[in-house]
Amino acid sequence: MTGPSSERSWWKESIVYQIYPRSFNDSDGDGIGDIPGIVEKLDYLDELGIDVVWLNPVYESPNADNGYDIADYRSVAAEFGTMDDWEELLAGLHERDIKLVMDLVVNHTSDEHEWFRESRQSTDSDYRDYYIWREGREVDCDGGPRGPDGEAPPNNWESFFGGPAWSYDEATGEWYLHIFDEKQPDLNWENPAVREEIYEMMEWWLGKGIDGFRMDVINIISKPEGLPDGEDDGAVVRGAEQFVNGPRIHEFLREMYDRVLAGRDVMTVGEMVDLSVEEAREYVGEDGDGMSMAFNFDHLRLDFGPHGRWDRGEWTVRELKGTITHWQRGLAEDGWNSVHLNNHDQPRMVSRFGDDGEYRRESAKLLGTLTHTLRGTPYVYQGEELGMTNYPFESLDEVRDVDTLQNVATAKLDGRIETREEALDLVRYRSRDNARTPMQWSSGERAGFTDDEPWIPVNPNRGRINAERARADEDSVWHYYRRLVELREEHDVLVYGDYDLLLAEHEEVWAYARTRGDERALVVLNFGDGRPRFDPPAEFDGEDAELLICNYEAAASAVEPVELRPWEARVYRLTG
Ligand code: TEU
Repeated sequence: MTGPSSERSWWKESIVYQIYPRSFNDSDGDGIGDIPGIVEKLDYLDELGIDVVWLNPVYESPNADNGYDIADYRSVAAEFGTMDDWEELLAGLHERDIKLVMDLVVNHTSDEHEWFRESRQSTDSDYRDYYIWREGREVDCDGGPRGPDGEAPPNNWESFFGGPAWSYDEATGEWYLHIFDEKQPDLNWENPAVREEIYEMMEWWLGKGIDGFRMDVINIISKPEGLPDGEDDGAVVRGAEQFVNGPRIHEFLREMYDRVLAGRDVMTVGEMVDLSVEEAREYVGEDGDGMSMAFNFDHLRLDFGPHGRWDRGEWTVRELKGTITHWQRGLAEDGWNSVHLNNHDQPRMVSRFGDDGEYRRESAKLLGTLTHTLRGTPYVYQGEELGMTNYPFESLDEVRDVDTLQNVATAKLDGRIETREEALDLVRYRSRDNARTPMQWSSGERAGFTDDEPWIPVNPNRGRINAERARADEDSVWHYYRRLVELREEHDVLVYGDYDLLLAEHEEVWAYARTRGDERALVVLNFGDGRPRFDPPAEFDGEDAELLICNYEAAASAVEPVELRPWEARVYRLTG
């Protein structure tokens, strides 16, 4: 439904910039970023050259999970502004030829959504079946949560945020399902009335002129009949193998496509939990569900430990290139990749995959080179273009994120974290809040983000790392990103060219070719602070070439053996 992988479309040629509004720019001094704050920065976005903004949720919400718990789908939260402000944002973006993609969160709502308020009133409520309610069950084993008569939750599924995926509700003496926080009850997609509500809501936003949706955890909306226990201990969370890519998922997404999206030139990107390449093609391939592309997280799991995400393991360059290459090849003929190394749920990429100390600038540029020269649509998360880093948490009091707080508490209970320092080490490495500290606009005490106390602390490195300074410095990560944007506009081969991995076994260098007819580009990335030699494979050695971009002073008129400098990135265009 989306056409072959080589077919042109605007969303393949676009660079998407992700805005987490709470942390972007505060216009009214309440310490919380807002929509007029984004409007103030429209020229900034325009100058960076990005094509699409993906806006994280701005709807009315009690903020148990910063807007991913929506209380009213057709509103703008007062703390972010008004619907008029939002209209002004959309118009301002469109004036600058920038598209707007909104976040669609329909696996769950807030427990304060009126549907859920009604649903929990009584088992006879018209809205009862909008959610997933079950009676508890008798069990003889000890431990775990219990209802008033000692009964256990309806099954053993766990929440992504730690603890059981069920909460007992006294009013009707039943349990409701929540794969995320207890304030995020899962919608019942089996109910056609729920689906109809959602499709109408999507049409309502499209009617306002938006350009697409980013679909939150969209591959978990279909739950299997009988809600069987989870069995696979290796699953991302217990029960996942039951509800990830559930039995009716493709039916639901095709219905959504036919009912809402067909015939509209919009972009959709599905956030997909635990997705394989084969499954991805079923969503985004030519015979798929009509979705433009999907986010997969395989490469962001390489550093998980034996206990999963809230445990730390080691990743290697070979694994990283192996995993990403697997996806590049898997969607080469059918489907399209979205390329991302961080977002609002992940630590900062320069701290995770680069070097946020001595080679921060070089490694941030190298990672940007990677995301802009792979085959797929690049996603830039706010502040990435400045090389913003993780936050040096000194106390759990500085943490705001429900995922971090609950998972750290669970890990302590399980005995996996024993000391305060162990907890803080893990938080500094893994917490979602690393990405959520305020955007650093200037060196001021509050980084130019707000005039008052920000909702989350500002990174103390704001004096060194901020937009004002970056824009005044021709050698900054920011200016390098601008050039990357231009390169992708100028050279189709960087968008549509085939990807071929070179030197697959190399431990430090990631090199690949991009080819489209006669056009050829060669990307060479030194992933570390060593000085490895790059010996071009025979087919490139000595070929005439132009060095399109490099994060060091360099000149070349041919591809030749070279000793690479720490975190050096080079992109050649073959001219012979
Ligand atoms: O995230 C989905 C998801 O799988 C997360 O739980 C992820 O495991 C975690 O954030 C660490 O990466 C989406 C949103 O992006 C996230 O912000 C929401 O909290 C979540 O859905 C629930 O809506």
